[in-house]
Amino acid sequence: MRTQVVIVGSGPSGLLLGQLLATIGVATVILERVDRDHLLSRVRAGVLEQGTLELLDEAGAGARLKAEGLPHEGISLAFDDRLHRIDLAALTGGKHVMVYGQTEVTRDLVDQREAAGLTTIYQASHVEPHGFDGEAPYVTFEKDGVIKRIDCDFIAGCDGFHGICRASVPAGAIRTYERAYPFGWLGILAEVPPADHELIYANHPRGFALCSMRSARRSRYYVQCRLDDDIGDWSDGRFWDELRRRLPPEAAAKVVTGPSFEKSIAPLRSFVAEPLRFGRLFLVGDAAHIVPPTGAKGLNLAASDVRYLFWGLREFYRDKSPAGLEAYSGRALARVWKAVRFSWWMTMMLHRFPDTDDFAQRIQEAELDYLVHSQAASAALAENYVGLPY
Ligand code: FAS
Ligand code: PHB
Repeated sequence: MRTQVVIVGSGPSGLLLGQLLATIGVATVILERVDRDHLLSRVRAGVLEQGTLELLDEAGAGARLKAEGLPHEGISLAFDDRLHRIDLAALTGGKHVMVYGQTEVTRDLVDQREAAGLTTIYQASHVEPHGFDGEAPYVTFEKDGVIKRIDCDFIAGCDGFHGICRASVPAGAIRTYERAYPFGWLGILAEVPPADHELIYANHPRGFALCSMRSARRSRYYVQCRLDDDIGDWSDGRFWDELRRRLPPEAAAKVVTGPSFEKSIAPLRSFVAEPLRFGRLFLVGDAAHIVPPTGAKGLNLAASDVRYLFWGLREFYRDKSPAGLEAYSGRALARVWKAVRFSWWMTMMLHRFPDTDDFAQRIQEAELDYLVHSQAASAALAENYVGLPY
């Protein structure tokens, strides 16, 4: 088998890259480890930057998003029993974010790919990239017990943090940067109306909490939890009680409770691999970097990398120029590190750290007080939250 670009991973990175390449007639094959149902069942991100919306539209997967997505012009920070609204639109000259679940983004992209008759091989095991330091890369994998090979021009490593592509790069050729946080996020989905029409990020002595949503009928909530917490220790009742204790009374009173239909704990980390290009192998999205979800950047950074790699591949195939591919890593990392900084800053400001001392706690309180009373500080948060320029 031969194609132009083998994409490892059918998450948002791989699917979006595949659809954009299809718009310029570049052939791709996606190799995905899990089956289609598992892929479409994942619950992940919920907030899309304007740039991500534009890219999804360019890929032909923006229709349902425009019809069902929820435009949000502000967020609230909650601390000292009060809500403080950050007017994103007013502070950024009218920009906003769109609340639309990653699960739906994935479904829209899968539907687009299938409608175009493009190839995704699900339950591909033992995927392995080869020869990417030369001119003739290829990928081997196992499907139904048979080892297969796909020859290609390029390999896009869109296989997430635990994927094979970054792991296939010689240790001496890659450098990583990492920060692990001493807590996790316990998240639930429930078919109940959201507590507020916008997101609420709460800093409370008992810990962080986030009120988000997927629609006017479906809410997404998170509370900071211990890393050694077991999901079995968190009944719905305990979750609702803890969430309401961490919100200001006016917000807690509006929380509508109900049975959760998804409940999970995710660890938080900051991680960046450098560089992102190794000959004819490119790392994209979570395969290259991880951010704590506090800044709502993970999915948007994946789209950011895809944009730069798509530009590079378009220059290669359309203009016969390698310039864009040579610039990919530097361009993508410049934007990645600013989002890593913002996500780290939001996490440090909004969470309670088990080992914090009195001085650090007072600094966190001063940070919040300055942020909500300074237009310059609020504008800095707003321009990062809606997405920095490309
Ligand atoms: P993904 O991890 O989504 O996709 C990688 C794909 O590659 C997967 O389908 C995987 O099955 C496949 N794969 C892996 N190894 C393979 C192999 N060897 N062979 C073939 N296929 C392989 N971001 C936010 O902005 N907000 C959030 O609230 C948020 N919550 C999150 C919660 C959790 C539990 C996790 C894990 C992430 C969360 N994220 C969040 C980040 C998330 O949205 C990612 O940024 C986004 O999924 C990145 O997309 P991809 O780069 O496509 O990676
Ligand atoms: C979500 O809705 O899942 C969500 C929203 C904002 C975040 C993180 C997660 O910062």
